[in-house]
Amino acid sequence: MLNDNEINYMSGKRTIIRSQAIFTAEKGQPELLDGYINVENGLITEVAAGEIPVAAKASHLLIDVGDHMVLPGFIDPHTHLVHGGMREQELALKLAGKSYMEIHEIGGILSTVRATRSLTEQELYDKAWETLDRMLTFGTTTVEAKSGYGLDLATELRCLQVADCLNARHPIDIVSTYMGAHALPPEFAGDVHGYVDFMLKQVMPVIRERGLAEFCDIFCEEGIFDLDVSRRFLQAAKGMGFLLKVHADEIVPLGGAELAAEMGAVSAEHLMAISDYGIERLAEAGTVAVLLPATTFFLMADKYAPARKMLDHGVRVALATDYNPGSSPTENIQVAMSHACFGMKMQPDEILTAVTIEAAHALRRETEIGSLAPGKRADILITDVRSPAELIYRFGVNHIVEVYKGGKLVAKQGRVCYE
Ligand code: IZC
Ligand code: ZN
Repeated sequence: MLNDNEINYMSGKRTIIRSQAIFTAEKGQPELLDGYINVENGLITEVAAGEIPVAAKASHLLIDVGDHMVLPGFIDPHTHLVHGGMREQELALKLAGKSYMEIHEIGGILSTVRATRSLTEQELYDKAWETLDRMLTFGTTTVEAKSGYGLDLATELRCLQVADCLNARHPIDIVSTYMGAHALPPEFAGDVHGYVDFMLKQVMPVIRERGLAEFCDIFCEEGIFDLDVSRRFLQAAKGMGFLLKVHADEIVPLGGAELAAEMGAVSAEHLMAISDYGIERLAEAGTVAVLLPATTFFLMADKYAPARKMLDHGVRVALATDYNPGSSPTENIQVAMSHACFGMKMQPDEILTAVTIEAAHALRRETEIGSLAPGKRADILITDVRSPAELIYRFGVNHIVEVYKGGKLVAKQGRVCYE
């Protein structure tokens, strides 16, 4: 028989987490708060300094983690979650000196499109479920998921439908983005405008009607979708009520960041080749820069996105894995956090902020998640370290000991444990 406390623990009803090192990710709070977090019915009701009030001791399950740092669940605001196959065969090509765009010419995204089209909804669902489980053990409690490996109507809808079902059933929350504008499908070879018309007229109205995606994204890149095509697409998408994201200035400084700012996009993503003017425009427009340094590393590129310059100019900077089979096949957001420090020279506290509250801004979820504050969902991580610096400095291992989603324990010691 479970006692009341154990039942509360399982259901996440009334719990107090006590730690001498709470990273709240809230502005105006000390970097680390010595105090406690009160959780009721899946929400945070109180975050306070000091010892647990005596009255609460009888009514709540108490979890005292000593000096272990506690922080908000990680938010991964850029992933290509649902797809078929992997692309490990590209590694030999990369090692032989082929660039991402050279591989794109002979397979790349389109090889994943073929693999994705060949899978059923159930197969895509099972594969993505495993991916989400791995993400959860590394501390990710919310992800953005882009479609874009179907490109045709049926497969795009299938992938978005899969994300929708996963959102309903898996502990991780999913925010969906339609990214049919990821590559030109073979059936529209040589006809970019025809494909844009197809997306705008035949695919996106169905997605809106079924409520399958909140955001829309485009791979604005030389040799993929140029600036004019991207502008046309984004303008129309905005008119249909989609919030905008842009894969911008990943490889060539095309001006994707400036375009994202001009369109009032919520975020511009990648930005390895952003111009100084692009940085100014993002700051002015309040467009979040979602940086993907694990991708830079995996592409063997020589230049990370200029995160320091962006932060110094007042741009909001978020970090993400870019999980996808082609340019970042990792579910571990802590890898992106390592590269943010050692490759982009971000400070440990900036990095933790970038995977929590700033990532929430990149998904327009900043009032619900991303920090430890009253009213927010109790998505909480218990770590095996005592400070942001220790978490970043001890790289290459999983620092997440327990993951609470909506107040419930869902992963422990690298394994999922939800019901
Ligand atoms: O499958 O290569 N950059 N899209 C834009 C990707 C990378 C994913 C891929
Ligand atoms: Zn991407």
